[in-house]
Amino acid sequence: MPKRRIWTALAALLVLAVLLAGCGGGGSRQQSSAPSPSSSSSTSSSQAATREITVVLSDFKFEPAEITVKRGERVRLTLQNTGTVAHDWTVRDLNLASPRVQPGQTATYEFTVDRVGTFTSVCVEAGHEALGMTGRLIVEN
Ligand SMILES: [Cu+2]
Repeated sequence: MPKRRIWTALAALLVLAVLLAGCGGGGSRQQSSAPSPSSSSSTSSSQAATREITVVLSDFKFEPAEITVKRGERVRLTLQNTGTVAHDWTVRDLNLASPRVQPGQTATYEFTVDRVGTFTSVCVEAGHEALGMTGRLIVEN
């Protein structure tokens, strides 16, 4: 009779050990899966841009006003607004329009042009083009 009790106790211990092992395994699996998605997305974005150009937006001009890129290449424009009002960088003929950059802020805008030529860039904020906030985008072969 006492032998049976020992077997029941052993069986209970075995169930407990399996449950504890299962909990530990689940915890470590959750930890290892967390960092992988963020690291893969950051590497793909840095490989995408082939030419990086910084344009300073101020009241009311682009610096440099003229930028040159190659046809078909990925361009990453960094737009730094050092002015006192919001600005942007737009090329109407190519349907390029950067985000609106608030004073003191920096924004990035990526694009690719498939047409060779010289195009006019402007700031489309009301009145800025008339105040001379224009430039040129030159696309070479
Ligand atoms: Cu402007």
